Amino acid sequence: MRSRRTARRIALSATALASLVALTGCSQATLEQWGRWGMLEPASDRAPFIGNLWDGAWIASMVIGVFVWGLIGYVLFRFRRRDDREMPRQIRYNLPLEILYTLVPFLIIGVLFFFTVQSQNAVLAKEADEDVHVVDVVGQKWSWTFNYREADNPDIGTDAHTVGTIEEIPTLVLPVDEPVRFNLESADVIHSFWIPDFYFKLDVVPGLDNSFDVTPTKEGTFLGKCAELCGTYHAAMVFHVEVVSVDEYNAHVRELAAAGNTGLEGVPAFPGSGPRTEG
Ligand SMILES: [Cu+2]
Repeated sequence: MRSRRTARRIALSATALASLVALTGCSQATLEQWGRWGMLEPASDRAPFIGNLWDGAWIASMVIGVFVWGLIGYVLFRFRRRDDREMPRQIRYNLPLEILYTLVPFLIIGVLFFFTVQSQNAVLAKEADEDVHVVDVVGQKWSWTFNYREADNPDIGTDAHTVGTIEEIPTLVLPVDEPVRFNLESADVIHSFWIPDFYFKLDVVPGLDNSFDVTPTKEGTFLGKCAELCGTYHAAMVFHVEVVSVDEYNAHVRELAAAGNTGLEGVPAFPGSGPRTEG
């Protein structure tokens, strides 16, 4: 009698789990994303550092979580109320235990801090100046301007720019497998330059020369966003990112210049930014 009830319970749970997977439409891509703890498929050379940190933080949290849940479960059952006696034996001022309570959190924070600093150094590491394509990014309420500084590039030979507006979402075109340096500057308030698939985000602060290098590793179209609440139309501050072959990238910048978008637009004073026009 009892075993039949158990069997029915197991069958019911299995059906519920199967329906959950089926009804939520878990595709292969979704399942793979679960494997990355929700992260997108990485599309830059800096993504693995952040990805590993993310994985490690989840694993550490799960280990601590399972340990704590285990202790809670143990206490719940071991000391559940049987009569009016107070259980378990009450202790206080237990010095070794207090020291343990103090040291363990410090140890956990220390380990997380160590790996965070290591990952941060890796994602912010700079490539050699002569190897990078330079893109000056200007964040302005509420869109983005992208300046391709390719005047010294023999394959292109000119600077060119794209100015986004709130009506027209700009597209940032990048060459695959080539390092790109982003110089970030703001025309007004603090924005944040974020391409989720690159696992990279950096604040765009007025008067601060924030800069980072990244190599896109996957061709395709991605979405970029402003990740800092910057005002009324913050949500409209999106852009497209197209990662293409080097030839297509060169052609794109030449086309921009040919269409009249030569030079640099609204570029604040980065060293060697060239002529400056206020957008
Ligand atoms: Cu913004």
